[in-house]
Amino acid sequence: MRVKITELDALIIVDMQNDFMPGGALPVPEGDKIVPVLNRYIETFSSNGNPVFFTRDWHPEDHISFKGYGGIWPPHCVQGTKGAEFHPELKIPYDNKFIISKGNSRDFDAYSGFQGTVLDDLLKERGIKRIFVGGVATDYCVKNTALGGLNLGYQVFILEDGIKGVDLNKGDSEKALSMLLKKGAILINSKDLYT
Ligand code: VGL
Ligand code: ZN
Repeated sequence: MRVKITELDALIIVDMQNDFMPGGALPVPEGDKIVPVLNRYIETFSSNGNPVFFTRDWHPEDHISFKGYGGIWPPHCVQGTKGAEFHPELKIPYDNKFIISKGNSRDFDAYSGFQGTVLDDLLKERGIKRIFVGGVATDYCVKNTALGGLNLGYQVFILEDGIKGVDLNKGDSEKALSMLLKKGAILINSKDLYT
């Protein structure tokens, strides 16, 4: 299905941070492989005048999602550390881009970019009706951000060639995708997107 980008559209890039890349604290296998693909999406939206949102996991060092503090994850994306920085090759536009930090208070975790953030307000202020979601991890934060968007009434497109999953349990990513499609999300490939 060919989809034309209109002024109702925003791109949301989820958690493309060093700690989620190979060699990081909580690596998504091949998470770095989607950087060039995402850069092309970013360039397409940005040069067309569409806003681009970057979510980031942004935890205090004693965050409840960490092992030893009640959670299941090794410490990751600690505020201000190298691991919390975006992948160095990710092309963040100068204009019309927004960084959305989540999971930044000690006692709350957020898998969705909408949870405890102003993402919904920023989208609504700009008249955005359709969101295009890519990044990592398909089975955690991409899934929950897309689901958050669906629940808030956005038309949600998932970037088929711009996501990677963890698959702690085999098939988690596929399950997440089929659940999202059942709820109305649409898979889109960069070759089918035009301005
Ligand atoms: C994530 C695990 C813990 C994610 C964040 O961004 O998918 N996963 N925190
Ligand atoms: Zn986290």
